[in-house]
Amino acid sequence: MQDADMQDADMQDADMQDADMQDMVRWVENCRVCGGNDWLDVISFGSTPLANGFLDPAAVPEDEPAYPLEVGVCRDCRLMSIRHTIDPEALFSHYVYVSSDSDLMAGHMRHIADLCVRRAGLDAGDLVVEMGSNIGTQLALFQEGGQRVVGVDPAKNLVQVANDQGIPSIAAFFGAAEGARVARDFGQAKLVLGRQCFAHIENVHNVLDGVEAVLAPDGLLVIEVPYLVNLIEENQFDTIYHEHASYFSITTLSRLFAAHGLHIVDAERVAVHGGSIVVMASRVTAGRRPMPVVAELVALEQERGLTDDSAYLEFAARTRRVLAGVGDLVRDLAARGKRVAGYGAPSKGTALLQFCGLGPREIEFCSDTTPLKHGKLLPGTHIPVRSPEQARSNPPDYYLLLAWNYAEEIIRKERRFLEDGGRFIVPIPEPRIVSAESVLESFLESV
Ligand code: DWN
Ligand code: ZN
Repeated sequence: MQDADMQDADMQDADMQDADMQDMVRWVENCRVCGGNDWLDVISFGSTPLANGFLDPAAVPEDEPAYPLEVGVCRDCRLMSIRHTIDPEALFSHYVYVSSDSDLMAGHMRHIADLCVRRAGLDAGDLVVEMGSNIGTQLALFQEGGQRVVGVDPAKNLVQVANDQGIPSIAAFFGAAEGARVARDFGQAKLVLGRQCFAHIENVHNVLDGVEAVLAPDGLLVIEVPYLVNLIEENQFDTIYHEHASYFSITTLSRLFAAHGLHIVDAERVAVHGGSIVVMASRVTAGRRPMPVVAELVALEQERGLTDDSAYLEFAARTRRVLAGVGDLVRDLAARGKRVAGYGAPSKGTALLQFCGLGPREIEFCSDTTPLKHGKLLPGTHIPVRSPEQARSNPPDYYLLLAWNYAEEIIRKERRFLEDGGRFIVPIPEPRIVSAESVLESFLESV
Protein backbone atom coordinates (compact mmCIF):
# COMPACT_ATOMS: atom_id res chain seq x y z
CA MET A 1 0.00 0.00 0.00
CA GLN A 2 1.21 3.54 -0.78
CA ASP A 3 1.85 5.86 2.19
CA ALA A 4 -1.15 8.04 1.28
CA ASP A 5 -3.42 4.96 1.07
CA MET A 6 -2.11 3.78 4.43
CA GLN A 7 -2.88 7.15 5.97
CA ASP A 8 -6.40 7.01 4.50
CA ALA A 9 -6.87 3.49 5.91
CA ASP A 10 -5.57 4.63 9.31
CA MET A 11 -7.98 7.57 9.28
CA GLN A 12 -10.87 5.27 8.33
CA ASP A 13 -9.91 2.94 11.20
CA ALA A 14 -9.81 5.91 13.58
CA ASP A 15 -13.23 7.10 12.30
CA MET A 16 -14.67 3.63 12.83
CA GLN A 17 -13.22 3.50 16.33
CA ASP A 18 -14.77 6.91 17.07
CA ALA A 19 -18.12 5.63 15.76
CA ASP A 20 -17.83 2.44 17.89
CA MET A 21 -16.96 4.61 20.86
CA GLN A 22 -20.00 6.80 20.27
CA ASP A 23 -22.24 3.71 20.16
CA MET A 24 -20.71 2.45 23.37
CA VAL A 25 -20.73 5.56 25.53
CA ARG A 26 -23.17 8.43 26.00
CA TRP A 27 -23.01 11.55 28.17
CA VAL A 28 -25.86 11.74 30.68
CA GLU A 29 -27.31 15.23 30.80
CA ASN A 30 -30.32 14.59 33.04
CA CYS A 31 -30.50 12.81 36.37
CA ARG A 32 -31.57 9.18 36.02
CA VAL A 33 -34.09 9.54 38.85
CA CYS A 34 -35.63 13.04 38.73
CA GLY A 35 -34.58 14.32 35.30
CA GLY A 36 -32.91 17.41 36.83
CA ASN A 37 -29.69 18.86 35.48
CA ASP A 38 -28.20 20.83 38.36
CA TRP A 39 -25.07 18.76 39.02
CA LEU A 40 -22.36 18.89 41.64
CA ASP A 41 -19.13 17.61 40.06
CA VAL A 42 -17.60 15.21 42.58
CA ILE A 43 -14.58 13.45 41.06
CA SER A 44 -13.21 12.22 37.74
CA PHE A 45 -11.19 9.01 37.43
CA GLY A 46 -10.16 9.86 33.86
CA SER A 47 -10.79 7.17 31.23
CA THR A 48 -10.59 3.51 32.20
CA PRO A 49 -11.35 0.15 30.55
CA LEU A 50 -14.41 -1.71 31.85
CA ALA A 51 -13.78 -3.20 35.31
CA ASN A 52 -15.04 -6.68 34.34
CA GLY A 53 -13.46 -6.65 30.87
CA PHE A 54 -11.02 -9.50 31.57
CA LEU A 55 -8.73 -10.17 28.62
CA ASP A 56 -7.57 -13.34 26.94
CA PRO A 57 -3.73 -13.13 26.87
CA ALA A 58 -3.78 -14.39 23.26
CA ALA A 59 -6.08 -11.56 22.13
CA VAL A 60 -5.00 -8.39 23.90
CA PRO A 61 -6.18 -5.45 21.77
CA GLU A 62 -3.48 -3.02 20.75
CA ASP A 63 -5.69 -0.11 21.72
CA GLU A 64 -7.73 -1.30 24.68
CA PRO A 65 -10.91 0.79 24.75
CA ALA A 66 -11.23 3.08 27.77
CA TYR A 67 -14.26 5.12 28.75
CA PRO A 68 -14.63 8.27 30.83
CA LEU A 69 -15.57 7.81 34.47
CA GLU A 70 -16.89 10.94 36.13
CA VAL A 71 -19.07 11.18 39.20
CA GLY A 72 -21.73 13.79 39.91
CA VAL A 73 -24.50 14.37 42.41
CA CYS A 74 -27.92 15.66 41.37
CA ARG A 75 -28.61 18.68 43.55
CA ASP A 76 -32.34 18.06 43.25
CA CYS A 77 -32.92 14.43 44.32
CA ARG A 78 -29.33 13.85 45.62
CA LEU A 79 -28.67 10.82 43.42
CA MET A 80 -24.93 10.17 43.11
CA SER A 81 -24.22 8.68 39.70
CA ILE A 82 -21.73 8.47 36.88
CA ARG A 83 -22.07 11.01 34.11
CA HIS A 84 -21.69 8.56 31.20
CA THR A 85 -23.67 5.53 30.25
CA ILE A 86 -22.11 2.48 28.63
CA ASP A 87 -24.02 0.16 26.29
CA PRO A 88 -25.55 -2.39 28.72
CA GLU A 89 -25.15 -5.23 26.19
CA ALA A 90 -21.38 -4.74 26.36
CA LEU A 91 -21.43 -4.69 30.15
CA PHE A 92 -23.78 -7.50 31.00
CA SER A 93 -24.61 -9.92 28.17
CA HIS A 94 -21.61 -12.08 29.11
CA TYR A 95 -20.71 -11.76 32.76
CA VAL A 96 -17.81 -13.15 34.80
CA TYR A 97 -19.05 -12.34 38.29
CA VAL A 98 -20.66 -15.43 39.77
CA SER A 99 -22.47 -15.18 43.14
CA SER A 100 -19.61 -16.01 45.52
CA ASP A 101 -19.86 -19.25 47.45
CA SER A 102 -18.29 -17.61 50.52
CA ASP A 103 -19.57 -18.32 54.04
CA LEU A 104 -20.53 -14.65 54.44
CA MET A 105 -22.58 -14.66 51.24
CA ALA A 106 -24.20 -18.04 51.87
CA GLY A 107 -25.35 -16.88 55.33
CA HIS A 108 -26.59 -13.60 53.88
CA MET A 109 -28.62 -15.25 51.13
CA ARG A 110 -30.28 -17.49 53.73
CA HIS A 111 -31.09 -14.38 55.78
CA ILE A 112 -32.61 -12.64 52.74
CA ALA A 113 -34.76 -15.67 51.92
CA ASP A 114 -36.07 -15.86 55.51
CA LEU A 115 -36.65 -12.09 55.66
CA CYS A 116 -38.59 -12.10 52.40
CA VAL A 117 -40.72 -15.11 53.35
CA ARG A 118 -41.63 -13.35 56.59
CA ARG A 119 -42.17 -9.82 55.30
CA ALA A 120 -43.92 -10.79 52.03
CA GLY A 121 -45.90 -13.54 53.79
CA LEU A 122 -44.86 -16.09 51.17
CA ASP A 123 -46.69 -19.41 50.97
CA ALA A 124 -45.91 -22.49 48.93
CA GLY A 125 -46.85 -21.88 45.30
CA ASP A 126 -46.43 -18.08 45.47
CA LEU A 127 -44.40 -16.57 42.63
CA VAL A 128 -40.96 -15.03 43.29
CA VAL A 129 -39.35 -13.06 40.46
CA GLU A 130 -35.70 -12.09 40.74
CA MET A 131 -34.00 -9.57 38.49
CA GLY A 132 -30.23 -9.94 38.11
CA SER A 133 -30.62 -13.56 39.25
CA ASN A 134 -27.09 -14.60 38.18
CA ILE A 135 -26.76 -18.42 38.40
CA GLY A 136 -29.89 -18.73 40.56
CA THR A 137 -28.25 -19.29 43.97
CA GLN A 138 -30.71 -17.01 45.78
CA LEU A 139 -33.78 -18.34 43.95
CA ALA A 140 -32.83 -21.93 44.82
CA LEU A 141 -33.56 -21.08 48.48
CA PHE A 142 -37.12 -19.99 47.62
CA GLN A 143 -37.56 -23.07 45.45
CA GLU A 144 -36.60 -25.21 48.45
CA GLY A 145 -39.32 -23.38 50.39
CA GLY A 146 -41.96 -24.44 47.82
CA GLN A 147 -42.31 -21.11 45.98
CA ARG A 148 -42.45 -20.90 42.18
CA VAL A 149 -39.44 -18.95 40.91
CA VAL A 150 -38.40 -17.10 37.76
CA GLY A 151 -35.07 -15.39 37.26
CA VAL A 152 -34.38 -12.65 34.72
CA ASP A 153 -30.75 -11.81 33.96
CA PRO A 154 -29.08 -10.40 30.86
CA ALA A 155 -26.01 -12.67 31.09
CA LYS A 156 -26.68 -15.57 28.74
CA ASN A 157 -23.77 -17.62 30.10
CA LEU A 158 -25.11 -17.40 33.67
CA VAL A 159 -28.76 -18.00 32.73
CA GLN A 160 -27.68 -21.20 31.01
CA VAL A 161 -26.04 -22.39 34.26
CA ALA A 162 -29.18 -21.46 36.25
CA ASN A 163 -31.48 -23.37 33.87
CA ASP A 164 -29.13 -26.37 33.88
CA GLN A 165 -29.44 -26.38 37.67
CA GLY A 166 -33.24 -26.36 37.48
CA ILE A 167 -33.84 -22.66 38.23
CA PRO A 168 -36.19 -21.33 35.51
CA SER A 169 -34.43 -18.24 34.16
CA ILE A 170 -34.84 -15.89 31.21
CA ALA A 171 -31.89 -14.21 29.47
CA ALA A 172 -33.13 -10.62 29.21
CA PHE A 173 -32.87 -7.18 30.73
CA PHE A 174 -35.76 -6.76 33.16
CA GLY A 175 -37.96 -3.81 32.19
CA ALA A 176 -41.53 -2.87 31.29
CA ALA A 177 -41.79 -5.45 28.49
CA GLU A 178 -40.19 -8.26 30.48
CA GLY A 179 -42.32 -7.53 33.57
CA ALA A 180 -45.49 -7.75 31.45
CA ARG A 181 -44.26 -10.94 29.80
CA VAL A 182 -43.53 -12.64 33.14
CA ALA A 183 -46.97 -11.56 34.44
CA ARG A 184 -48.63 -13.04 31.36
CA ASP A 185 -46.68 -16.32 31.41
CA PHE A 186 -46.37 -16.96 35.15
CA GLY A 187 -48.92 -14.72 36.90
CA GLN A 188 -48.41 -11.95 39.47
CA ALA A 189 -45.49 -12.01 41.86
CA LYS A 190 -45.87 -11.90 45.62
CA LEU A 191 -42.19 -10.96 45.74
CA VAL A 192 -40.00 -9.13 43.23
CA LEU A 193 -36.37 -9.25 44.30
CA GLY A 194 -33.32 -7.42 42.98
CA ARG A 195 -30.13 -8.08 44.91
CA GLN A 196 -27.09 -6.00 44.01
CA CYS A 197 -28.36 -5.17 40.54
CA PHE A 198 -30.33 -1.95 40.95
CA ALA A 199 -27.21 0.21 40.93
CA HIS A 200 -26.38 -1.23 37.50
CA ILE A 201 -29.59 -0.11 35.83
CA GLU A 202 -29.48 2.77 33.39
CA ASN A 203 -33.22 3.25 32.94
CA VAL A 204 -34.54 2.80 36.48
CA HIS A 205 -38.00 4.04 35.50
CA ASN A 206 -38.37 1.36 32.85
CA VAL A 207 -37.44 -1.30 35.42
CA LEU A 208 -39.97 0.03 37.90
CA ASP A 209 -42.60 0.01 35.13
CA GLY A 210 -41.77 -3.70 34.86
CA VAL A 211 -42.18 -4.11 38.62
CA GLU A 212 -45.56 -2.37 38.45
CA ALA A 213 -46.60 -4.79 35.70
CA VAL A 214 -45.76 -7.97 37.61
CA LEU A 215 -46.13 -7.14 41.32
CA ALA A 216 -49.30 -8.49 42.98
CA PRO A 217 -51.50 -5.80 44.65
CA ASP A 218 -50.21 -6.89 48.09
CA GLY A 219 -46.76 -7.91 46.82
CA LEU A 220 -43.38 -6.77 48.09
CA LEU A 221 -40.47 -5.32 46.12
CA VAL A 222 -37.16 -6.02 47.85
CA ILE A 223 -33.94 -4.54 46.53
CA GLU A 224 -30.45 -4.70 47.98
CA VAL A 225 -27.97 -2.01 47.00
CA PRO A 226 -24.59 -0.85 48.30
CA TYR A 227 -25.47 1.91 50.79
CA LEU A 228 -24.26 5.41 49.96
CA VAL A 229 -23.56 6.10 53.65
CA ASN A 230 -20.99 3.27 53.73
CA LEU A 231 -19.51 4.24 50.37
CA ILE A 232 -18.89 7.82 51.43
CA GLU A 233 -17.79 7.21 55.01
CA GLU A 234 -15.54 4.23 54.32
CA ASN A 235 -13.89 5.66 51.20
CA GLN A 236 -15.19 2.87 48.97
CA PHE A 237 -14.23 4.76 45.82
CA ASP A 238 -13.22 1.53 44.05
CA THR A 239 -16.91 0.51 43.88
CA ILE A 240 -17.30 3.35 41.39
CA TYR A 241 -16.95 2.00 37.86
CA HIS A 242 -18.96 1.90 34.66
CA GLU A 243 -21.22 -0.99 35.73
CA HIS A 244 -22.49 1.02 38.65
CA ALA A 245 -24.58 3.82 37.23
CA SER A 246 -26.08 4.94 40.57
CA TYR A 247 -25.17 4.99 44.26
CA PHE A 248 -28.33 5.03 46.32
CA SER A 249 -29.60 6.47 49.58
CA ILE A 250 -33.05 5.96 51.08
CA THR A 251 -33.73 9.64 50.43
CA THR A 252 -33.34 9.20 46.67
CA LEU A 253 -34.96 5.76 46.48
CA SER A 254 -38.09 7.08 48.24
CA ARG A 255 -38.46 9.72 45.57
CA LEU A 256 -37.85 7.23 42.77
CA PHE A 257 -40.38 4.73 44.09
CA ALA A 258 -42.99 7.41 44.66
CA ALA A 259 -43.03 8.06 40.91
CA HIS A 260 -44.29 4.46 40.50
CA GLY A 261 -46.95 4.34 43.20
CA LEU A 262 -44.57 2.54 45.56
CA HIS A 263 -43.31 3.47 49.00
CA ILE A 264 -40.57 2.13 51.26
CA VAL A 265 -42.08 0.22 54.17
CA ASP A 266 -38.97 -1.23 55.77
CA ALA A 267 -35.19 -1.25 55.45
CA GLU A 268 -32.27 -3.08 56.98
CA ARG A 269 -28.53 -2.38 56.85
CA VAL A 270 -26.48 -5.50 56.06
CA ALA A 271 -22.73 -6.17 55.93
CA VAL A 272 -22.35 -7.57 52.40
CA HIS A 273 -20.39 -5.74 49.70
CA GLY A 274 -18.90 -3.36 52.20
CA GLY A 275 -22.25 -2.32 53.70
CA SER A 276 -25.51 -2.50 51.82
CA ILE A 277 -29.12 -1.73 52.45
CA VAL A 278 -32.09 -4.03 51.93
CA VAL A 279 -35.06 -1.90 50.98
CA MET A 280 -38.62 -3.24 51.08
CA ALA A 281 -41.34 -1.41 49.19
CA SER A 282 -44.99 -2.01 48.45
CA ARG A 283 -47.70 -0.36 46.42
CA VAL A 284 -49.03 2.68 48.27
CA THR A 285 -52.50 1.26 47.69
CA ALA A 286 -51.61 -1.88 49.71
CA GLY A 287 -51.93 0.20 52.89
CA ARG A 288 -48.75 -1.00 54.60
CA ARG A 289 -47.43 1.43 57.22
CA PRO A 290 -43.70 2.30 56.93
CA MET A 291 -41.61 1.08 59.87
CA PRO A 292 -39.89 3.83 61.94
CA VAL A 293 -36.47 2.74 60.57
CA VAL A 294 -37.29 4.35 57.21
CA ALA A 295 -37.56 7.86 58.68
CA GLU A 296 -34.56 7.15 60.93
CA LEU A 297 -32.36 6.35 57.94
CA VAL A 298 -33.49 9.47 56.08
CA ALA A 299 -32.52 11.46 59.19
CA LEU A 300 -29.14 9.66 59.33
CA GLU A 301 -28.45 10.57 55.70
CA GLN A 302 -29.22 14.22 56.45
CA GLU A 303 -27.07 14.17 59.57
CA ARG A 304 -24.13 12.69 57.58
CA GLY A 305 -24.40 15.55 55.09
CA LEU A 306 -25.61 13.54 52.10
CA THR A 307 -28.18 16.18 51.30
CA ASP A 308 -25.47 18.89 51.15
CA ASP A 309 -22.48 19.29 48.85
CA SER A 310 -19.63 19.19 51.33
CA ALA A 311 -19.82 15.46 52.24
CA TYR A 312 -19.20 14.57 48.59
CA LEU A 313 -16.35 17.03 48.13
CA GLU A 314 -14.66 15.77 51.30
CA PHE A 315 -15.10 12.21 50.00
CA ALA A 316 -13.37 13.23 46.76
CA ALA A 317 -10.44 14.72 48.69
CA ARG A 318 -10.09 11.59 50.86
CA THR A 319 -10.27 9.42 47.74
CA ARG A 320 -7.32 11.25 46.14
CA ARG A 321 -5.32 10.89 49.34
CA VAL A 322 -6.05 7.15 49.82
CA LEU A 323 -5.36 6.42 46.13
CA ALA A 324 -1.97 8.07 46.40
CA GLY A 325 -1.29 6.30 49.71
CA VAL A 326 -2.04 2.82 48.35
CA GLY A 327 -0.05 3.46 45.16
CA ASP A 328 2.98 4.79 47.07
CA LEU A 329 2.92 1.97 49.61
CA VAL A 330 2.88 -0.77 46.97
CA ARG A 331 5.46 0.96 44.76
CA ASP A 332 7.74 1.36 47.77
CA LEU A 333 7.44 -2.34 48.70
CA ALA A 334 8.12 -3.40 45.11
CA ALA A 335 11.14 -1.09 44.94
CA ARG A 336 12.47 -2.79 48.08
CA GLY A 337 12.26 -6.15 46.29
CA LYS A 338 9.10 -7.38 48.03
CA ARG A 339 6.74 -9.56 46.00
CA VAL A 340 3.19 -8.19 46.02
CA ALA A 341 0.08 -9.88 44.56
CA GLY A 342 -3.62 -9.07 44.58
CA TYR A 343 -6.00 -11.13 46.72
CA GLY A 344 -9.11 -11.60 44.61
CA ALA A 345 -9.74 -10.13 41.20
CA PRO A 346 -13.07 -8.40 41.90
CA SER A 347 -14.32 -5.66 39.61
CA LYS A 348 -13.57 -3.11 42.31
CA GLY A 349 -10.00 -4.46 42.44
CA THR A 350 -9.46 -3.99 38.73
CA ALA A 351 -10.83 -0.45 39.19
CA LEU A 352 -8.61 0.29 42.20
CA LEU A 353 -5.43 -0.88 40.45
CA GLN A 354 -6.23 1.29 37.44
CA PHE A 355 -6.97 4.33 39.62
CA CYS A 356 -3.68 3.82 41.53
CA GLY A 357 -1.65 3.30 38.37
CA LEU A 358 -0.38 -0.09 39.55
CA GLY A 359 0.51 -2.78 36.99
CA PRO A 360 2.44 -6.02 36.53
CA ARG A 361 5.69 -4.32 37.60
CA GLU A 362 4.34 -3.95 41.12
CA ILE A 363 1.63 -6.64 41.29
CA GLU A 364 2.84 -10.05 40.11
CA PHE A 365 -0.59 -11.68 39.82
CA CYS A 366 -4.06 -11.77 41.37
CA SER A 367 -5.33 -14.92 43.05
CA ASP A 368 -9.06 -15.53 42.55
CA THR A 369 -11.42 -18.43 43.17
CA THR A 370 -13.58 -17.80 40.05
CA PRO A 371 -12.69 -20.33 37.32
CA LEU A 372 -14.02 -17.96 34.60
CA LYS A 373 -11.24 -15.49 35.50
CA HIS A 374 -8.32 -17.96 35.62
CA GLY A 375 -5.64 -17.49 32.97
CA LYS A 376 -7.12 -14.10 32.03
CA LEU A 377 -5.52 -10.67 32.33
CA LEU A 378 -7.03 -7.83 34.34
CA PRO A 379 -8.47 -5.07 32.16
CA GLY A 380 -6.23 -2.05 31.82
CA THR A 381 -3.35 -3.24 34.00
CA HIS A 382 -2.93 -6.66 32.30
CA ILE A 383 -2.01 -8.38 35.58
CA PRO A 384 -2.52 -12.18 35.22
CA VAL A 385 -5.16 -14.02 37.29
CA ARG A 386 -4.13 -17.27 38.96
CA SER A 387 -6.12 -19.87 40.86
CA PRO A 388 -5.63 -19.98 44.66
CA GLU A 389 -3.87 -23.37 44.25
CA GLN A 390 -1.32 -21.84 41.85
CA ALA A 391 -0.89 -18.85 44.15
CA ARG A 392 -0.38 -21.04 47.21
CA SER A 393 2.46 -22.92 45.54
CA ASN A 394 4.51 -19.70 45.36
CA PRO A 395 2.95 -17.10 47.67
CA PRO A 396 4.02 -13.44 47.62
CA ASP A 397 5.33 -11.43 50.59
CA TYR A 398 2.25 -9.17 50.55
CA TYR A 399 -1.29 -9.57 49.33
CA LEU A 400 -3.11 -6.37 48.43
CA LEU A 401 -6.61 -7.26 49.64
CA LEU A 402 -8.70 -6.26 46.64
CA ALA A 403 -11.71 -8.27 47.90
CA TRP A 404 -11.72 -6.20 51.12
CA ASN A 405 -15.44 -6.82 51.60
CA TYR A 406 -14.51 -10.38 52.61
CA ALA A 407 -11.59 -9.27 54.82
CA GLU A 408 -12.58 -11.15 57.96
CA GLU A 409 -13.31 -14.39 56.17
CA ILE A 410 -10.16 -14.21 54.04
CA ILE A 411 -7.83 -13.33 56.92
CA ARG A 412 -9.27 -16.25 58.90
CA LYS A 413 -8.87 -18.57 55.91
CA GLU A 414 -5.28 -17.43 55.21
CA ARG A 415 -3.97 -17.91 58.75
CA ARG A 416 -1.19 -20.11 57.38
CA PHE A 417 0.01 -17.37 54.98
CA LEU A 418 0.16 -14.92 57.89
CA GLU A 419 1.85 -17.38 60.24
CA ASP A 420 4.49 -17.96 57.58
CA GLY A 421 5.30 -14.22 57.66
CA GLY A 422 2.98 -13.07 54.87
CA ARG A 423 1.11 -9.77 55.19
CA PHE A 424 -2.06 -8.23 53.84
CA ILE A 425 -2.39 -4.65 52.68
CA VAL A 426 -5.98 -3.55 53.31
CA PRO A 427 -6.49 -0.55 51.01
CA ILE A 428 -9.55 1.15 52.50
CA PRO A 429 -10.89 3.07 54.44
CA GLU A 430 -7.18 3.94 54.97
CA PRO A 431 -4.31 1.76 53.77
CA ARG A 432 -2.99 -0.49 56.56
CA ILE A 433 -0.85 -3.59 56.86
CA VAL A 434 -2.12 -6.71 58.60
CA SER A 435 0.34 -9.26 59.96
CA ALA A 436 -0.06 -12.33 62.21
CA GLU A 437 0.89 -10.10 65.17
CA SER A 438 -1.67 -7.39 64.39
CA VAL A 439 -4.44 -10.00 63.97
CA LEU A 440 -3.55 -11.41 67.38
CA GLU A 441 -3.47 -7.93 68.92
CA SER A 442 -6.89 -6.97 67.58
CA PHE A 443 -8.26 -10.34 68.72
CA LEU A 444 -6.93 -9.73 72.22
CA GLU A 445 -8.40 -6.21 72.19
CA SER A 446 -11.81 -7.61 71.26
CA VAL A 447 -11.99 -10.15 74.15
O1 DWN B 1 -22.20 -5.03 41.89
C1 DWN B 1 -21.46 -5.95 41.68
C2 DWN B 1 -21.31 -6.95 42.70
C3 DWN B 1 -22.48 -7.35 43.44
O2 DWN B 1 -20.48 -8.00 42.43
C4 DWN B 1 -20.75 -6.11 40.45
N1 DWN B 1 -20.71 -5.00 39.60
C5 DWN B 1 -19.72 -7.14 40.33
C6 DWN B 1 -19.39 -7.79 41.60
O3 DWN B 1 -18.46 -6.96 42.28
P1 DWN B 1 -17.06 -7.54 42.68
O4 DWN B 1 -16.46 -8.21 41.50
O5 DWN B 1 -16.30 -6.44 43.33
O6 DWN B 1 -17.59 -8.65 43.72
P2 DWN B 1 -16.99 -9.42 44.93
O7 DWN B 1 -18.00 -10.39 45.39
O8 DWN B 1 -16.46 -8.53 45.97
O9 DWN B 1 -15.77 -10.23 44.29
C7 DWN B 1 -14.91 -10.96 45.09
C8 DWN B 1 -13.89 -11.63 44.21
O10 DWN B 1 -12.91 -12.22 45.04
C9 DWN B 1 -14.49 -12.72 43.35
O11 DWN B 1 -13.88 -12.70 42.07
C10 DWN B 1 -14.14 -14.00 44.10
C11 DWN B 1 -12.86 -13.60 44.81
N2 DWN B 1 -12.65 -14.28 46.08
C12 DWN B 1 -11.49 -14.98 46.27
O12 DWN B 1 -10.65 -15.11 45.36
N3 DWN B 1 -11.30 -15.60 47.49
C13 DWN B 1 -13.57 -14.13 47.08
C14 DWN B 1 -13.39 -14.75 48.31
C15 DWN B 1 -14.39 -14.62 49.42
C16 DWN B 1 -12.20 -15.52 48.51
O13 DWN B 1 -11.97 -16.10 49.57
ZN1 ZN C 1 -32.07 13.91 40.47
